[in-house]
Amino acid sequence: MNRKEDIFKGMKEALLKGDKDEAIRLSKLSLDMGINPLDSINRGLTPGIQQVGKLWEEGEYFLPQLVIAAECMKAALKVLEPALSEKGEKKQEIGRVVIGTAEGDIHDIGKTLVATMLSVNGFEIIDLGADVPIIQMVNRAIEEKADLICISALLTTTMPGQKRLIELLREKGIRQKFKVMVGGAPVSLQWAKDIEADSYGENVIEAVSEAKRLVGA
Ligand code: B12
Repeated sequence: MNRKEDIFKGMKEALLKGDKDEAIRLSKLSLDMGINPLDSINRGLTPGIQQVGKLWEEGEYFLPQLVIAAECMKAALKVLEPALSEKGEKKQEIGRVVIGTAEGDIHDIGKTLVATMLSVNGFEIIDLGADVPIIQMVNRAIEEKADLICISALLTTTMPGQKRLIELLREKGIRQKFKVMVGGAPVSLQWAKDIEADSYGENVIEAVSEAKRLVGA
């Protein structure tokens, strides 16, 4: 196994152990080694947090371990994110995005990652955070004259918020003014089609390419 793989493995283990210092140390080391921060996120941190989620689901881990792992991931992302922005040359604004996690849902790691990568790729981002009332997302999109509304949901119970957002736009007669992109671990392409969203992204890479396609960039 090469050193790059060791770093990714170490990141995953740091999250599983809830070792924040190690997650930070390895993130710094990865940058010193010239490893692309997106690779560290996709191949080290994300598999780590997913494994924690799986162990929690299986009853091996308890909620505090989930919380600590999330804190580790956030701390590591804090180290890596500035380097993500450096990688992308500042381009001309190609579109304005209102983004948030659906009402009732406090998961914000994936949503924030998507927001960061869209920003790096030339989008202006209005990040409303997590647990955002659907009406607030719609109102901000109107105020900000957004091109795109991105709504994340990590819980099956908050996915209907994505559907509600589209219904609300329709009720207000402004559905065609905004493109709507949905995402989050339980969300699928089929769900996006069912609720008549304009697009779905499984991960940050897809989120960026789909957002560009939607604004014709
Ligand atoms: C970390 C975590 C937490 C942290 C969240 C910390 C934070 N600030 O975000 C904490 C510990 C607080 C937490 C709490 C809870 N959690 Co939780 N959590 C997770 C976990 C392990 C990882 C989520 C994560 O951050 N992944 C890493 C990021 C990078 O990935 P991501 O979010 O999927 O995002 C990527 C893509 O989905 C996509 N994406 C995301 N958003 C968007 C948006 C758009 C527009 C697009 C295009 C793409 C996109 O791009 C991202 C990057 O690639 C998941 C397990 C899992 N497999 O997802 C469970 C999980 C989501 N949680 C779960 C549950 C049940 C809960 C709780 C209800 C537990 C409880 N009993 O209290 C609470 C929720 C409280 C609430 N009201 O929201 C369940 C949900 C089950 C379900 N079917 O609904 C999961 C699946 C765990 C499990 N296996 O059972 N959780």
